[in-house]
Amino acid sequence: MSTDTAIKEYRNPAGGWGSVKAVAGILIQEHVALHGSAILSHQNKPDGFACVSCSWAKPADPHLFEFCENGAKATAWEITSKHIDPEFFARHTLAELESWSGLELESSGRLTAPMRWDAVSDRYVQTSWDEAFAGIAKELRAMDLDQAIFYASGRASLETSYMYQLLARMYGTNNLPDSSNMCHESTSVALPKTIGSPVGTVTLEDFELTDCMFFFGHNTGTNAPRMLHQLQEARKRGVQIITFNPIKERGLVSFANPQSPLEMLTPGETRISTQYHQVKIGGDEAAVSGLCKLLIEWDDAAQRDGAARVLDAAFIAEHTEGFERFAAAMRVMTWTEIEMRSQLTREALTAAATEYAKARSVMVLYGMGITQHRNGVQNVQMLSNLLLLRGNIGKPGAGICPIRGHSNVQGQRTVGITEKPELAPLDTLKKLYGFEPPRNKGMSTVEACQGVLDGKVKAFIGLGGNFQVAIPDHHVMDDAWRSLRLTVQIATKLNRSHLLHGEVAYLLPCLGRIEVDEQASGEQWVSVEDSTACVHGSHGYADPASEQLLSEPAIVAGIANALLPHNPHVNWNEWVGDYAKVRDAIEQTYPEQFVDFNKRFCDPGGFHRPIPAAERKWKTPNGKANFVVPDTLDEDADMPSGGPDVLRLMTTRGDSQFNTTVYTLDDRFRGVRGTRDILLMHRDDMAMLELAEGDEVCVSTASNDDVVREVDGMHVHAFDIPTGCIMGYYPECNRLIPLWHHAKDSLVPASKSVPVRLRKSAPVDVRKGSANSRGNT
Ligand SMILES: Nc1nc2c(c(=O)[nH]1)N[C@H]1C(S)=C(S)[C@@H](COP(=O)(O)OP(=O)(O)OC[C@H]3O[C@@H](n4cnc5c(=O)[nH]c(N)nc54)[C@H](O)[C@@H]3O)O[C@H]1N2
Ligand SMILES: Nc1nc2c(c(=O)[nH]1)N[C@H]1C(S)=C(S)[C@@H](COP(=O)(O)OP(=O)(O)OC[C@H]3O[C@@H](n4cnc5c(=O)[nH]c(N)nc54)[C@H](O)[C@@H]3O)O[C@H]1N2
Ligand SMILES: [Mo]
Repeated sequence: MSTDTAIKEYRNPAGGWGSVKAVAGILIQEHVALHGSAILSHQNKPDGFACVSCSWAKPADPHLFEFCENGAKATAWEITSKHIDPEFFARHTLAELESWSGLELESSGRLTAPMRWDAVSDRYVQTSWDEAFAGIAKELRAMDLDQAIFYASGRASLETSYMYQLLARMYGTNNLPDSSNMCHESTSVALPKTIGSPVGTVTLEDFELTDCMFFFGHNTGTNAPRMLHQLQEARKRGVQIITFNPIKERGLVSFANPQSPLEMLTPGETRISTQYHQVKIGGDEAAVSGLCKLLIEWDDAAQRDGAARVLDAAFIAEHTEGFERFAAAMRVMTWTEIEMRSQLTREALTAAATEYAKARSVMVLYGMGITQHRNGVQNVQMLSNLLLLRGNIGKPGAGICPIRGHSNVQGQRTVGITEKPELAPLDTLKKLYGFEPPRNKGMSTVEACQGVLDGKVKAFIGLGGNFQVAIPDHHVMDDAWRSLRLTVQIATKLNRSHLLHGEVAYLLPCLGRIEVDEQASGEQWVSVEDSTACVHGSHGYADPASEQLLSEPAIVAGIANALLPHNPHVNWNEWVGDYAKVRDAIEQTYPEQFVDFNKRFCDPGGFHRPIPAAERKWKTPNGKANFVVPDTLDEDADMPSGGPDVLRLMTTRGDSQFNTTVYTLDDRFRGVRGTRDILLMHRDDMAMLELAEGDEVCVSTASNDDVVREVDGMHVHAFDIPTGCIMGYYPECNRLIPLWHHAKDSLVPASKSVPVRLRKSAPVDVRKGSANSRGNT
């Protein structure tokens, strides 16, 4: 290892002076120090722009600086003064760029001109927008409708997303996978069956009314840092915060508010979690079963003794179905199994269940540690079961809160980006626009990848994102992309997906949300929906990175105009001239969800879409909230669990990245500096495998198929994590995840639970370096 890398326990709170220093650092790195800090003052403000980082809720009465360290990094990254002009591509062939790391590609700066791949020189060469739109249309017209994929990454506005799904459907396909397919799709599949709503029921006001929070599988200090303000306020009111996470994430241990002068000058940090349970990876279903078992058995005893009930019997009787079957399943579950699978003791779970039983209102919050498992859908349903036991849905201070990822990923679904035809208002679209929308099911992320492998897919259009890197199984997938006929990438920054291209390939640069978007009717506003189903307006402040950029709506309209036959009911150019007209169209399509859309979307704090479950209206087939009995607690019945040498790997984010975009190699809160080629594991597992601190290893997937999946050149470090578990970084470890290793029903890749083996790396010639450093992720 080089001498500037180090793993050292981080003892400071999340936030605090470390945050202030990191914000200053990124502004300087991106050469935007002065105008950058002016722009930051508009972030997440009612008259400002919605942060392009996470999707956490934006309050009506924001702080003076309503942004966090990572939001500031995302802003600086977008408004960077570094640019990639056409000469950059004249200097570098794509074969050459393939040897660059993701960090090197993205930090070259903003894309500035529309480009087309030239096969003879293996370079992107400048083209005109008209040629690009005509070229794309020509290719798409020449193929079968279901051979094209229209991917969306989750950042594009409600306006763009609505236009994009309409483009795909008017062309003739429901192949509209989005990043949600790798993220909270387990939520979208689980909750409609249990509470009849695909999204959470909690609002910001509930944080002020709750008595207790159960927090599962989310790294809040890194991935939704602004939420730490709500957690801190709640703690000051004495709210219990009970966390289940294999790793002691700093933000969930303690927090110092960088916006509070007092806390910055004194060691005034707040302890966040009142109980911290280091559950085994994949052990949540067992842990929550333990909680439910305790509550049900305490209630049984209360009924025998004539004491006050522990469960909310009236709620269960009036609002739910399936309780008896569920209770019976929990009663027979053994503590041996619960303790073995969760690696938590009965005493620890009793302490957690005691707080749950005491609290009037409980919220459950969760992230990728729950959804990205083979049992991801069941995991979510167990959380819903837990809440239903005491009527903790649809009352103030209570509810379920899936913490969403991208800043508009939830909103994209709301306005029709989905491969599932039953979730899109096809009849309304037909009526409004006089065309016959496709009714067959489209491809999700995993199905699209399979389609590329099988040769069924011929074209990939990406509205943002870094699909080829975000997906699993790079060993298998990387070459397959080159067999496509057409790839179109609409992007702000260069990434590896743009290098894995088809025979005909376009790279189209767009405006980002922070930039001024000037159209025929003047400067435009757009809208996004946050994790609490609240819709906000957003307005750009920065000068566009180049005069040649088009807005995302203009690019979608450009493709639509070139591709689709004339339709008197859709005037794409009018929409581009005035986005308020797109909002009118959204309101016409979803009249109940977007009442007075144009009037309300810029209200301070935005407006809430109505969520029926939050009002105890259950939009399930039986009209009730349903308990669901888990069919197995075993995640990988079909994979080798045998042998103590098979460990479970979670692939997760560090503190200085946004998904596949890595800002720096540091992960401050986990004490990691200068490297991402590491695996964090328990010292007993290191001893068992005869590994010493810093040893170089090759990690390989313990699967039963014939494909060899491995990553070499990783260094192991002892860490406070349960035995049998390892942590590695996403996307560096994505090649270890088989494409078929995904959640049942939701098809979300099981990125948090990959069975792996480690072996010491073969000695290598030091001058060549290790096989790793993966310039190619
Ligand atoms: N700064 C920043 N913000 C982001 C992102 C980013 O990359 N950077 N990404 C955005 C996106 S798209 C998303 S989806 C979210 C992701 O935000 P998170 O949901 O926090 O995702 P991860 O970083 O993958 O972290 C998963 C957490 O789950 C824990 N975990 C892993 N396995 C298990 C398990 O089996 N059980 C339990 N209980 N816990 C487990 C890990 O220790 C870790 O704390 O953040 C969004 N916000
Ligand atoms: N192993 C493993 N794999 C995972 C995960 C994991 O935890 N572990 N997490 C999964 C999750 S939760 C998600 S959401 C996916 C993320 O998958 P994606 O959403 O596909 O990936 P991102 O890294 O967010 O995409 C970054 C790129 O988006 C482009 N971009 C940025 N801003 C804009 C914009 O305003 N407009 C346009 N058009 N383009 C823009 C830039 O070119 C940038 O390079 O990854 C998934 N993959
Ligand atoms: Mo995500």
